[in-house]
Amino acid sequence: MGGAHEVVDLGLSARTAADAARAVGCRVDQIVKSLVFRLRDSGRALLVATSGAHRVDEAKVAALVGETLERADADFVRAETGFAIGGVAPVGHVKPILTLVDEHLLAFDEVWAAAGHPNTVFRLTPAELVRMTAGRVVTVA
Ligand code: 5CA
Repeated sequence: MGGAHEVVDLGLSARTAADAARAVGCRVDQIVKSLVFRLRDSGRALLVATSGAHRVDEAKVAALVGETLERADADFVRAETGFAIGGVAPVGHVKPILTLVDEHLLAFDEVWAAAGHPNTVFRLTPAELVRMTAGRVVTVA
């Protein structure tokens, strides 16, 4: 990610969006939750970059991608992204991953995402998030 996106070590474990918002001092809506699902038919991974304020509506997202979603377990998340749950970044995965971006994140000038570890985050603009993930902006909640 180079110098443009500095990784901030929070000095504490922020495994949830609420923890991260408190540590950063931003709104919980501005936290990017990088949620991984498994597509039931193809077995492929799907990353939904979700506002910390939102719960993914799995039926809605399934309709968008044309496949039923399953919750990914920790091993699947690790295998598909290289990260452990609680620190999954929206970028920098071990292999390409189909990505959707919650349109609510585009309401903010800046958002914060995990940087690969529960203690770390980085700040970026929603436009950068969309570009860096090649994500499709959709209604997920
Ligand atoms: N570091 C924080 C803020 S950026 C973070 O990574 N938050 S998160 O929302 O992206 O990651 C936590 C999410 O992991 C939870 O919302 C939950 O959806 C998911 N999760 C937690 N435990 C499990 C589990 N056992 N199996 C699958 N998913 C889980």
